[in-house]
Amino acid sequence: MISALKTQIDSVGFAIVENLLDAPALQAIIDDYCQLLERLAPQWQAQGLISSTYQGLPFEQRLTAILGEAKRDVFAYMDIALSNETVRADATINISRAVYDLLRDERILDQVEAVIGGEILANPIQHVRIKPPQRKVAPGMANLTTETKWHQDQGVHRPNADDTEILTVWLAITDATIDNGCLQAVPYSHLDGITEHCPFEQVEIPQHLLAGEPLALPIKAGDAIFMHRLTQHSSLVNRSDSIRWSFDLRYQPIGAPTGRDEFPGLIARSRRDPAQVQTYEEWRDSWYAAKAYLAALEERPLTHRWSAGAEVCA
Ligand SMILES: O=C(O)CCC(=O)C(=O)O
Repeated sequence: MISALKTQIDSVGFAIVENLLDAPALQAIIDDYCQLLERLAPQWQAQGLISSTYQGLPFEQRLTAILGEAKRDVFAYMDIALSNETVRADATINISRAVYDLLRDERILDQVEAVIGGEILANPIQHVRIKPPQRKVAPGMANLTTETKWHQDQGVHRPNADDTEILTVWLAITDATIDNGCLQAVPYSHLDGITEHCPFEQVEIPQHLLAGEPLALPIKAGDAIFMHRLTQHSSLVNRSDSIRWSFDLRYQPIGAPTGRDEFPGLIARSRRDPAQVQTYEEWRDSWYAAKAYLAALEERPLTHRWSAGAEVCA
């Protein structure tokens, strides 16, 4: 039987699921990131990237102060996937048990199963986005902490995964509002197939190729937006005084190409063979192995298919 969630995603291109995660689940992630910053800030200070560890400030103000003065893209150390570009041998990402638990949260997987079935791989194109107030972000800071330009998720992976049913789950850790930079999407845009993208500073769809009027999608902490891989979407600038925090997770059937095959997925649920679900240690070590492999590469193959010379990009 086709679920109501799948019907809505197939029809409109996205669906909001309210109250997907409860307060304890959100707090587990918040605590994990507080501890991470506690570990990272002294390292960044020792490397001369920040002048102070800002110890004693609440997480939100501490991160905002750090991102406002950091001399390098330190946010990458908080992400949950490696960079799409050069991977440094000393790169670290947040492959913590709390992130693993989030990726395997039963409440998320139950909804995902209702859309793509019970053989579920967490696709490794996954990010945390903690957007500080835009006016406090240092120039040149990674785009994960600022507005995201128009794109389709299928447009930002390699074409070998075009036929993979990759489902995006955009999960709000704080309320996401129009003021603090929520997601926006063009309803029904997934019905038109792939749109051309341009590899500018971000890989983006030129405004004139949008399929219709954008709709802002404010949601509460703990809610999630489930989105089709061809839905045109972007996010607004954070004009508020506090952070906007989300995770964009992706799930797909086990065994199909991920579009970023140098990164490891996580077998999160298998109804057919539950024994193949990966442990925390297996998942963590697979990211270590990917890092070692990527850091040794002379040149990294492009992670998208677009050329800046295309006519639509002029
Ligand atoms: O959270 C954002 O700012 C953008 C997220 C996004 O574009 C995505 O999940 O593909």
